Amino acid sequence: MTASIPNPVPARMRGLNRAEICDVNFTEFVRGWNGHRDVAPAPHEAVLDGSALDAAGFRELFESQLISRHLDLMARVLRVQNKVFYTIGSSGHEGNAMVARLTRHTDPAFLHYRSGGFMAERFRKLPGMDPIMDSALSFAASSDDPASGGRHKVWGSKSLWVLPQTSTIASHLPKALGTAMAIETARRLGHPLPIPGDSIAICSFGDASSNHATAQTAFNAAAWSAYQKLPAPVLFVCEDNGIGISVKTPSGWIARNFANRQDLDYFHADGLDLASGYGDVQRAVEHCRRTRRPTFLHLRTTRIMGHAGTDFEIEWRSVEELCAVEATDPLLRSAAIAMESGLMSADEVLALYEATRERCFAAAGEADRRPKIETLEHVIAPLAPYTPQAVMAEATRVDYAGRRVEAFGSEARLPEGQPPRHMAIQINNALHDLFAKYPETLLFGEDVAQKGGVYTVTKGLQKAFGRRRVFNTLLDETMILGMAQGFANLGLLPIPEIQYLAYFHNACDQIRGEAASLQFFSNNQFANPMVVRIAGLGYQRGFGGHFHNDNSITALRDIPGLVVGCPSRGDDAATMLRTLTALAKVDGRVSVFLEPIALYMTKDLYEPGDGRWLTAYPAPEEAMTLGEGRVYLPDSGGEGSDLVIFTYGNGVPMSLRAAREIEARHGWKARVVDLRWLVPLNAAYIVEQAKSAKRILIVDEGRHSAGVGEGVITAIAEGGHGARPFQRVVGVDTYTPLAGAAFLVIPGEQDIVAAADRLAG
Ligand SMILES: Cc1ncc(C[n+]2csc(CCOP(=O)(O)OP(=O)(O)O)c2C)c(N)n1
Ligand SMILES: [Mg+2]
Repeated sequence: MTASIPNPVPARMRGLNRAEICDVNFTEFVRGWNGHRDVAPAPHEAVLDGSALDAAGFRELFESQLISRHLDLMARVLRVQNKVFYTIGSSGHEGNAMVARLTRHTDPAFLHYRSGGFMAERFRKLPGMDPIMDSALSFAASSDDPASGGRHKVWGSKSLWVLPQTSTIASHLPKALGTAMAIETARRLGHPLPIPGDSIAICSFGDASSNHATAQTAFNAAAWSAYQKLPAPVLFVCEDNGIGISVKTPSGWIARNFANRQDLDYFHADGLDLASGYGDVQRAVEHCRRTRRPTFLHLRTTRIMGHAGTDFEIEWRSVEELCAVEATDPLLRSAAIAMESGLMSADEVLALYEATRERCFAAAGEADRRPKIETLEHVIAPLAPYTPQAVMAEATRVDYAGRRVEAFGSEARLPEGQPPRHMAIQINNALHDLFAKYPETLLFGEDVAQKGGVYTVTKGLQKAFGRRRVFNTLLDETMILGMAQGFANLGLLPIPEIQYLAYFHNACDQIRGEAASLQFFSNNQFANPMVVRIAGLGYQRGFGGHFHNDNSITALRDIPGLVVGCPSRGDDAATMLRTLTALAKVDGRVSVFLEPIALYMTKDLYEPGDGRWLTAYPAPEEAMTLGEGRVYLPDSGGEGSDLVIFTYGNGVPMSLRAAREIEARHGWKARVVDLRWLVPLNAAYIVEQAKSAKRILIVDEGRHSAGVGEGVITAIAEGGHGARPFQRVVGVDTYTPLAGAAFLVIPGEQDIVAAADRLAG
């Protein structure tokens, strides 16, 4: 039932401020109820009798709707006074409170930004919580905001299992599905879950968002799981208001697109009408919880008051159309239900309406007086937590000797007792070790299981630790990283693999926008610790072309909070992996372990057969300090200060070879510094190494633009040593061609020698 639209539309309804009009509409609608009624209620929907909702339940839901509405109205008023910093509202979507009522506060929720009703209702689930004050603090960007500490206006609550989401449309669907999968994986592994075993993950989003590739990825993966009878108890709630900012969703599209999808079970509910919608929402929730199957709840909503406070709809829509939309306001319907059913009189409805308004404004006034973030240190405090001593203690902790022996087969087969080996083997050993140490580790990706990965780096892991901990995923990097976040959300320790660096880029946002941002936007209340293994960089001889030799790590360089390590030899790879895992365990951090493919099998350094790039497996009580490089002094002795070469990855063995030739040509003793840690670059360490250098060479196999070399040069210059003679040897800003032509693009040893010649000349 909707209010009627007067024709012609009276002047007061032609106003610019639709929030004011919706506000007045509600009051007039209720006031008009006893005397003149615009529209008679349809008798079959007039009362709660026959609805799954009882009177007490209705009353609370109605109040949650009103709280949500008045938070919106308050935000519009106080935004212009600079007391509130966000006006994307929930008006028209308040029916999502039903989803909150019918689920538990321990069902992890990943919410659409129009979730005011949901939140107000979920707040009821725990005693002593105040949805209005918490929201007001968030609107006011106060550092007391319990969701994000004033960093973002976001729906979030640690105790209510609402994980704060970013504004990026649909980016939360993969991790919501991942969390649903994690509930079941943890249960099957016997890993203690922080929530009940029959929990479901809730994920809401808009109709326009459902078209996004990141959303479709999650629907597909959910169905892919259900098809194989793998449980994926996720409740996708599509809040269909028929529009995305200004673009209308084709009428009927959501039902058409989702009603008949196999293995994504479709339910429809009217989110505009609590009396008729409640039972349908209940059926969807119960279905999801009972069957553990991915469930799609198509919730009818409307959008009133525009996309945000800045959206003056009247400038691009006709007033008649606006009035028609405003007439579908679900609060009018709730008011009608309250009055028709005799639950509340018109005066009581109005009194509740005004009392809620007052509470919202009072909370906003109080929030405005509360502290703001005043210093940069405060802003970044939760961005990249790091407790070095605890991390080192964790990385070197060896209290799992028995499990190690079991993992490697026998005492005699422990890797530290074996002869030196190449990097692929040592990474494989290190992974076995970590799997023995942490029963909560999971390794997954494309081809990682039986085959052991394209380069056999993960060979044997599935056999040793089982199919639940080491498994192949579907071919979808976005989903691999979404799953990782989901597993991490529930306390597992994911080690996802991205098969090639080039294929990280299409899923980059799952790290850039999502995983790496969670600690920041939740004020470090939530974390999704993980170690992402990515094989990459150039110089592969057998397997050519750009996509297997992508040398761009630029996309990773500026991700706030992320750690990127890149080992160039087997022992470093093992100790680095231990540190990254400890960083995840202790500080909740997200990191990338960048594996140079061309060095996986490298055995020799100077001469064929010299075996000088083989390394012994480091004892399990060794780890690598975050940020610390490895220094190679000249073979001929001395500090190597005539020339200092900064490099990483493939550049390390190349530079060592070139250093010999440079010494022969110029008599310079050269020191090679393997940076090892590429993000964040350790500027202090670089400056320390540069201090004693007479000349500096930077060997960066990445790209000319925005490559690591730029950061090294900046660190040196900012450290006051920019006047030293320096040269940079770096890849070209192009895609990598096939076969021998690749070596025209990426730096070679002779380029390093030539750069030294230029320094001499
Ligand atoms: C990836 C991405 N692209 C674009 C935007 C900008 N944007 C914000 S909301 C929105 C429309 C979303 O519409 P819908 O999903 O129907 O949700 P509604 O706002 O209608 O509830 C757009 C395009 C965004 N936030 N993220
Ligand atoms: Mg929409």
